[in-house]
Amino acid sequence: MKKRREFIKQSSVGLGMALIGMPGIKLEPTSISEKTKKPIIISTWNHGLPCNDIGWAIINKGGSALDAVEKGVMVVESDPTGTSVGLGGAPDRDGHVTLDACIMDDKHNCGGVAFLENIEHPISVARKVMEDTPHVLLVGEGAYEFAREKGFEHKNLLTEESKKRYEKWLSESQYKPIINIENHDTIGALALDKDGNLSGACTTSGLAYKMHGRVGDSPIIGAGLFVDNEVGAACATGVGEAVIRIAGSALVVEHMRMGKSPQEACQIAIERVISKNKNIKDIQVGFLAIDKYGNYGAYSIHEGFNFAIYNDDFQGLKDSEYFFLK
Ligand code: SD4
Repeated sequence: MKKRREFIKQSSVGLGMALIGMPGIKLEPTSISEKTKKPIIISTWNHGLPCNDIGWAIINKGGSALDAVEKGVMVVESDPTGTSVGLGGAPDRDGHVTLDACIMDDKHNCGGVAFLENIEHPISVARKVMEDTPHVLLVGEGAYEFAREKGFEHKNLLTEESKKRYEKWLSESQYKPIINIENHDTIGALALDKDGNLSGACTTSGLAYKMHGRVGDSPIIGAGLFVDNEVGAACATGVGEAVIRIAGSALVVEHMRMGKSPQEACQIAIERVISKNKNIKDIQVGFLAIDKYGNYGAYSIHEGFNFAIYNDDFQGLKDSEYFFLK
């Protein structure tokens, strides 16, 4: 394992941070695009691309960041080949596909659902919780009944493929999340629209073969997602327990509030995860962040976390900076 100091030499952020300590050199933490707000959508993993295709089209037409993140992640929820979100998501150890999601807008409104079964678009149910109820989080049967009342269809989300994989898993029944493998593929999306407003969404079937009833960070405002329109937005992916433990996404946003760039804030949060968890070699966590100007950052514990960004300058995938070198 290389020490952080060695890694820092190789990262552009690290270079900035190293310079901060040098006499006579003062770097502004958020130095790019301070004056102009630059619309952007950024989202986790490869499936961030189809998410951003939809979200960026919405933003480009002058639509809201809220619509962009919701409609963007819905594409991933409906993709049966994705094994950790919505349809085709891996079940828990008892064979139930249980979903977690949350959404937050530019006015600090937020909504979430957890431990929700048989509904293809938990993110849209989360939006209904936000818009149509006085509550923030509905879970399990109550969330399902609410969804049905709002017109969402009942749908079996366990595909033949995921059933086969589950039956294979049952033969050993070993619970071992593998770093960066399909049990870490939550979609989190953050967007800044042309009006300068921020929103975020996060949706997942959670860790594959988890205990029945287990809820991760993804539906928890402040853990899997946090948005403050005055400051920025952040979301998380990876082992949710480690993210909840440090109030991860809220921590990232609070560091941006104190003047850190999105990149620095993500790095600080990962360092906090590392300092508070013992099993760090075996778990992956990644954070994404954007600030209110459209600057972005990403950082993870281990190599392998990637994300999609669409803004006026670039549209594609990038690899995240990370703490541990191989
Ligand atoms: C969870 N954070 O349920 C989610 C899993 C995840 O990428 O992010 N996978 O803990």
